[in-house]
Amino acid sequence: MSFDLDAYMKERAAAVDAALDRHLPPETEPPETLHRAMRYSVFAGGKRLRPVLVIAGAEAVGGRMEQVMPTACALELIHTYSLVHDDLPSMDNDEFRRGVPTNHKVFGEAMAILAGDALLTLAFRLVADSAGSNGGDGRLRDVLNDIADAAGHAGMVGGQVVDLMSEGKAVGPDVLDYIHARKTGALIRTSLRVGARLCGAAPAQIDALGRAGSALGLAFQIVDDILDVVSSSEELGKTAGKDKAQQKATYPAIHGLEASRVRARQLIGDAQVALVEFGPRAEAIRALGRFILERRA
Ligand code: GRG
Repeated sequence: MSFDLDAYMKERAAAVDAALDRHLPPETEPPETLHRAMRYSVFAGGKRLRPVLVIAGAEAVGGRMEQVMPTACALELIHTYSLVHDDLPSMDNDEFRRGVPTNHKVFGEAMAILAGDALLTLAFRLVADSAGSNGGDGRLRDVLNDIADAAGHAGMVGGQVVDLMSEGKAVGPDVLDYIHARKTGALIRTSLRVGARLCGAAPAQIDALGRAGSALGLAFQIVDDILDVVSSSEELGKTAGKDKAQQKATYPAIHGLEASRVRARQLIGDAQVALVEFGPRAEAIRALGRFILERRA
């Protein structure tokens, strides 16, 4: 019987949503507007890909969802903060995200910035919460380093900076891969690694998941570039065709649509190779790779 990814994702996303609800500050507690702004974007309806990858990484080494749930939530909070900030007028200047008006359109720019800041900060608080159940300070230090590297100047923020600086310029394939690997790939790669790390994975296993995660992360962004060209705003829940309008460096712009599709397929193949040693325990990650390739939103 083939792996039921739909059921797998639904079940884990529902558990993640319940945990996020517990961890986020209540809207009834002051400052209410900040808490409403934080919850608004988190519960606007994302796919929960990153937390599901944290869980799938844990399961690939014999761990359980409960052991990594606070860290899974942390990755979703960091991802959501990045979307809120990316949508700001000073960045991508977007009006729709996850099918609803962007955070700053509802709460104003200052509140959107602060809600993003608060989500990022809460994320690290949640990772620290994972300490008790997961084998000591050394492991936690490695997880914190991994997440900070992926989210900060050497990862997502760095990639976003080079992306912004490249708008309207002729960008070569190496710079494009640099941007994609950091802006989007780093958080996806780290999601897969930290769940396994918290569950006591051996260094070779973490390396293998890192290779798989890098391939999945780049494939994810290539597919995102393709969808921006071929899908409608209704399908995407955000404005389609923006990359071209903003003269962004993308895979279809540099390599063409067909070569982009071929590259995404190759990368998913690379990820499958990196996962061989995990046997049936990595079935969910394999299925998530196929999902990344076939997704329509
Ligand atoms: C502001 C520091 C900072 C970084 C922004 C994430 C990001 C970096 C920019 C977002 C721009 C963008 C659309 C990137 C494409 C890849 C991406 C992260 C898409 C959104 O992720 P999904 O499809 O979204 O997993 P959901 O809503 O399902 O969680």
